[in-house]
Amino acid sequence: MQTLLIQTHDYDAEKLPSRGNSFLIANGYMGVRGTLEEHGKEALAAVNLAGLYDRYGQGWREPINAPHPFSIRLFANGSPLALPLTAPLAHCQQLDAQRGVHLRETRFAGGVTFACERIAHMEQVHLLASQAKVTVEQDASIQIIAAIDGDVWDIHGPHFRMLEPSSQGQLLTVLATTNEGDQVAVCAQHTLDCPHTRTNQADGKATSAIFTFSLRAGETATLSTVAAIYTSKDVPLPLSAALDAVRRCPSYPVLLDTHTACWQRLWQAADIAIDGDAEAEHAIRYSAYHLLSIAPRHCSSLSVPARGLSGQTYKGAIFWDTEMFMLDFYLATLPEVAKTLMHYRIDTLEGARAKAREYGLRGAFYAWESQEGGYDACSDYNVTDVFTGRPMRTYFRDRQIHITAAVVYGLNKVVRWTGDPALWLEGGAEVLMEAARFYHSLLVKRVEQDAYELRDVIGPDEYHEHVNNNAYTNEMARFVWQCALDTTAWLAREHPADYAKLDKKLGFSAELPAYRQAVERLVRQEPGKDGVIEQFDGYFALEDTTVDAVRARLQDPREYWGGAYGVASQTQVIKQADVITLLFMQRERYRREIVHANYDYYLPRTEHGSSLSACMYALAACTIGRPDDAYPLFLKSAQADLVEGGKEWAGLVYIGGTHPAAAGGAYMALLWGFLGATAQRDGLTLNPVLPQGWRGVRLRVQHYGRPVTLACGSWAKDANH
Ligand code: IFM
Repeated sequence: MQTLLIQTHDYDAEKLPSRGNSFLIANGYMGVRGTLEEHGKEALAAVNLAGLYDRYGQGWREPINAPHPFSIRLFANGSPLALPLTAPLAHCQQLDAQRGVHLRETRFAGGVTFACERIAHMEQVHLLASQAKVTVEQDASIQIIAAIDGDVWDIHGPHFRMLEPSSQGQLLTVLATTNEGDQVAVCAQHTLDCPHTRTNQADGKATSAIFTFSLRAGETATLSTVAAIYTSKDVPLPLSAALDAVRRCPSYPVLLDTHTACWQRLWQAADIAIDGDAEAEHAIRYSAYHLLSIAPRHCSSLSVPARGLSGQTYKGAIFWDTEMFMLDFYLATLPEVAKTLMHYRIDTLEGARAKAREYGLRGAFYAWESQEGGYDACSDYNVTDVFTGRPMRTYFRDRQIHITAAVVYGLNKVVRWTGDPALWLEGGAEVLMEAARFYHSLLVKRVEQDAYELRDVIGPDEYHEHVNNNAYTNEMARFVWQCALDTTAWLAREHPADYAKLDKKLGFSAELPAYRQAVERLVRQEPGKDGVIEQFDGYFALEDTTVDAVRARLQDPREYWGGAYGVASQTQVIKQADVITLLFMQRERYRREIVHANYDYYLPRTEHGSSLSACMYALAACTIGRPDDAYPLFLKSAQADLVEGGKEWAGLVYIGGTHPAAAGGAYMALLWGFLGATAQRDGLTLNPVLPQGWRGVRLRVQHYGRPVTLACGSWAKDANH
């Protein structure tokens, strides 16, 4: 079995937020931040739950962090042993990403070593488990306080209006009730393997088991913890469910076995190897680890937030990141998960319809920051001015209309990759028709030229607001209409009864000619003589300067670059790949020379202020045969959660967390870029362009429902595609 180890031997309180991300363990239902057992909310410790949200007062609605069942405080001979309070003699924190196990081992002065490993069970996703060991070099009296800590980290909380900590014999419980009335129940059982006295104690926010015992020099005591979390979204009585789950729970070693066996199966489905470049292999496998660990495998309709399950940043919401950047990984490795992601969009269609109505539009305007039911959590004031501390009006919610096209693009991609059109019949066609209607209702007609426009939008580059005819947005809208025309033709031919039923419900067939016209008449940003596509009307007239020059104008490093008076707004400096994203997403339409011209033009003007950017340029560099230029961009994406010092602020808003879209983008760069894969009905073909030093690449994927090994170079003999 391969290994995939992330580790650090230093301890630095400043790095706690980013370590919490890098060392995250998760199982699709919840994410446990990679903080240490003695850490609480001040270190951003959290057990973040997928798909359960709450709003406190006028604050942003965000996902819930559950009461934390892995809290352990250790005392030797009456003194606390905890970082950073007690300086360690040696310290190591590890993530064994091959097996999904978080580990730490700290040796304190006085010769007490505290080691702990923990898991979020990959199969029984409500279960958490840990095993902590205390070893002493000299006789010592030890106290361990193991707790469920309800004093959780919240960005816009507190989210629990009621906390009921309690204990029943060996079982500790906390039942928490959110402001919106949902319940979160946590139950934990702690067992210690040496003679001890135990008392339980519950106070306002926590419930604890206090173990007191003595160890002789050289002895080790082991504390095993199993815990379960259920919410009222899962079952009507979450506390009973959590208690039952813990009572029925097997021991830690058994849980560890079934957990690692599940990880082994996941890695078999998603195996990646790069011969000749251990750093790149490590980074891309680490990216795959994150995507696998946050994949919703336990249900049939849920999606992955932009910051995964690493906390409340970006309101735990679903963005276009999922369909455009993560979906390819899931399609290639866990196609059922890809369908689950798209069912989330189908099931949130009502929310998208309501949002369209709110803006006086027809059809489906998907949420820019989507929570359950398609509720758009995006605030009108999404950034805070660093100088005044006042909220700044942003227009992401109102004008990033390309989100609806991303949903359709995702549906279409799933159907094409799996060869299974069921998704259209399971509600996808309705989404598609409402998307086509939405874009049509947005069209502005330039009467004299008989041309249609999409005005006042924000494209992928968020620094430029209120722009007209953003190339990406227009082409994605055109794609939606074309997809609607093609899919309805297919539906009429292959499933006439479904066609008739849907038409009866939506009355779309009368609108098809209008979509045909829209495909033809919507303004297209054509490549100029030099092949460069203007990002939006008037972009070339903006000040042409460099990213560094714009950065030098900042008066505060956390200042927001976009919006009404941001340093980039009046310049050609862009936040993230925009035209370049279009060229990849519609790659069958653009010649290599066009990609070349736009890559050369836009790369020096791109700040990469979003982690969604570098991977798109990596793909473009591969397309034009420059894999060595693609390489650092690929690595930047793949290492987004490994390298410390990433962008953690937008104005005064904390935006740290994991970056699953960057991880997915890195995977895309490997699959579509370096391997040069193209997918057809009868299989996958490769046209590899490998960077220097790479001798071979091997990827395990699923295509059309069968496992396939994509391989080139030194591993070409393993290939079956
Ligand atoms: O979806 C992205 C957007 O493109 C840039 N800002 C962050 C969002 C979430 O990752």
